[in-house]
Amino acid sequence: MLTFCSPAQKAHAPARELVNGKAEDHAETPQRFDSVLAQVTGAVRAPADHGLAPILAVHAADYVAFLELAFGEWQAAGREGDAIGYAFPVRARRPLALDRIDAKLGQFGFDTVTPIAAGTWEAAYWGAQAALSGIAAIAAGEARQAFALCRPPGHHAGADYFGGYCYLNNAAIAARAAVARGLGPVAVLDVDYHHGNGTQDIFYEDGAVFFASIHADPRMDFPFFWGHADERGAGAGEGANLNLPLARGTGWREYEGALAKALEAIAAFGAKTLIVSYGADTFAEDPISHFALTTRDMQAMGAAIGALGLPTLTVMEGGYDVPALGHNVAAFLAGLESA
Ligand code: SP5
Ligand code: ZN
Repeated sequence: MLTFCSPAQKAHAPARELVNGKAEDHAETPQRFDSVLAQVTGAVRAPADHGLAPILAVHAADYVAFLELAFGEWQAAGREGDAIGYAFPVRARRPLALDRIDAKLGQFGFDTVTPIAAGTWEAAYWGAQAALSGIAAIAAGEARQAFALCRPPGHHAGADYFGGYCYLNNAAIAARAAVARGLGPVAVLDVDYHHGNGTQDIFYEDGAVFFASIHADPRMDFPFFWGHADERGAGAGEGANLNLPLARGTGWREYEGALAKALEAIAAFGAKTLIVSYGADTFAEDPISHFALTTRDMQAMGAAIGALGLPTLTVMEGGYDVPALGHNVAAFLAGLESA
C-alpha cells in the first residue's frame, strides 16, 4: 500500500492528559508513528506541501491561526509545559474577541486531554499534507488505494475546535479535496473506537459527503455529546449521516453486522471515493477502549471494506496498544488490498 507520512509528525509529543481526575501520561505518543511505519509494506513517500488552502476549506481561519500561534502565546504568558485550557464556554457563549491564551484554549478546545505542545502545529500540518497527498495520488491514477499515516489523529477536530487528541481533521480535509478534484460523491467511513464527532459536524449539512461511523456508544464513552443513533444529518445533508453505536465488549460477530449496514448505506449513497478513518483502538488489548477485535478481525474488516471496490484513502486515527498497533494497521491494509 502506497503510504504517505513525514517525520515532522513526530514533533507533537504532549506529556500528559487530564483524565478521570488525574494527570496521566499521554496515550497518543510519537512511538505510535514508529510502530506503524515499521509494519507498512510498499512505497513510503514524503507528502507534498499543498499549503494552507485545502486546510482552510475545512477549518475556520481564526481557528487555524490560533493553532499555529497557541504554543508561542502560552510560553509568552510565562507558562511551563504544554498548553491546556481550564475554562470552557457553556454551549457556545456569544463570540468574544478575547486575547488571553487561556480564554482561547477554552474557546477552541472541548476537553483537557488534548494539549498543544511545542511541535503540535508542525505535526498536525504535515499529517494533513499526508492525507492530501494520498488524495492527489488517487486523483492522478498513481494508486487506487493509499494510506496516510496521520499523527496526531484528526476525527475529533471540527471546523473550529480541537479535542480528543485531534487538531486538524485529516479525513475531512481529504474528503473536501476529493470533492474539489471531481472524485465525488465521497463517503467517509469511521471505524475508530470513538465517534468521529469532528467529521460529523463538518459534513452534517453537506450532501456531497456521506459520513458513517461505527463506535462505542457515547452514553458510555468519549466524546459523549455526539455519536448517538438519532443524529442523521440536516438540510442538504439530511440522511447522509449514519451513526452505529455499539456496546462495550463488542466482538467481531456484532461488529461485522454494523459494518455491513454502513457499507450498504455507502453503496446506496453512490459514493465514488471512500475515505476510511481507521483507528485500531477497537483492538481487544487497547489500553483506553473496550471492544474485543483481534488482529485477524482487522484483516476481515479491511477485506469487507475493500469489497466495495472503491478508490480508497485510509487515514490513521487512534489505537493505543503501541506494540500491536503496527500489526493491526498492517492487517487492516492487507485485508483492504486483498479484496
Ligand atoms: C483519536 C482518538 O482515539 N481519540 C480518543 C480520545 C479519547 N480520550 C479520552 C479517553 C479517556 C480514557 N481514559 C484512559 C486514560 C489512559 N491514560
Ligand atoms: Zn479512538
